[in-house]
Amino acid sequence: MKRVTLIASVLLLGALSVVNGQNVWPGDVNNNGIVNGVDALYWGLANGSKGSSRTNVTNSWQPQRTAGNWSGVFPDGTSHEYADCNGDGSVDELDLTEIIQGNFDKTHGTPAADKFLVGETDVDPRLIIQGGESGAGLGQLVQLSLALGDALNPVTDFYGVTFTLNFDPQWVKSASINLHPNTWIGNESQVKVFQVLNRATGKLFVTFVRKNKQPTSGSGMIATASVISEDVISTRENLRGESMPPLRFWIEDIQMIDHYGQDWPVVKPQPLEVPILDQQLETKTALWAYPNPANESVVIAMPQGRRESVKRVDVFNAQGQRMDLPYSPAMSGQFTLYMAGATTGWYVVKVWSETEVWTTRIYRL
Ligand SMILES: [Ca+2]
Ligand SMILES: [Ca+2]
Repeated sequence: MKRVTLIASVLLLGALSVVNGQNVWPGDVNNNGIVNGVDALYWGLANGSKGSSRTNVTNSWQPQRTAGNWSGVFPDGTSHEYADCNGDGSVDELDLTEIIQGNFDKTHGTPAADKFLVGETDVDPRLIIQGGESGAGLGQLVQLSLALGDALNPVTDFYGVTFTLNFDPQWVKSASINLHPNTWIGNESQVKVFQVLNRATGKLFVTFVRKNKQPTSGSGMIATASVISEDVISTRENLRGESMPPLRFWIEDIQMIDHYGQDWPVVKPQPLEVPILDQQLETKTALWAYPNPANESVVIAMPQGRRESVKRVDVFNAQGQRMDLPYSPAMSGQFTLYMAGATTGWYVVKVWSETEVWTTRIYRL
């Protein structure tokens, strides 16, 4: 691996520490203005450190005056006290699982961007995501696996890695990650797995960090990811009898550190595409919509033979907010939805008849 000069970054972070003053924001361990997976990495570096406890301890998202008198420091000079998120004088798992988890994604001031070094192919270790070759049935579990480093470019002095697993929230119902049972990065007593799922934006924030101040070296499997696809998917593809778009996964914002807290570049994997098996589509996505993608209006109909008068229509945007969109008088299980007042993106349409509720997704161009 290549050594990377971090003097500029260290100077920048040092300057920020001064600007932010002597306050701990509970969860922002590297004191850069945002709580994210990098703070979980830094937590691992400081785990076990002890110092003075703070007065007026609270977990709430507000600045807490430092107690000082902590001997441990991160490479950029920030005190290990910032990893004592709950202010009890000790850095332990509660600081991670309660405070970093609870204040995840919160910001103060103007956050300074975390460093995500992009590796050079065939020079630096790569992160690999694979699996799902046999496809995903609707509503069913798909297992993915992740590896870090390979025989040609293994990882030396590994201490932790953080990254974001991205996916289309329209297609994925849930996602979680576990340590691979025989991974080289350590067992569950040596490695902390930290993850936060943001279902609305399609992001699983992941950190694997050792917690014993000892590095390890190796390559290969590190984790398995469990993903469940949505059980109701309706798009223009299946309405036209064409194949469904695949479930797509991609990884961003990778930071890997050694036991000194130094960053090492990692090669980002190519996006992974998992085909959706469509054997269940016929019975589960029978609501008809045309055209889809839609411009200003779209005709929506219940399937032939099951058309009843429409009792209610609800439209939700990708953030789950209910939209007030007009629709034509709903006769015989068919109506026109007017989308002039909707911006570009995905919408979920729910239609109530006397006896059933139908759902479909429409893309507004
Ligand atoms: Ca931070
Ligand atoms: Ca603590």
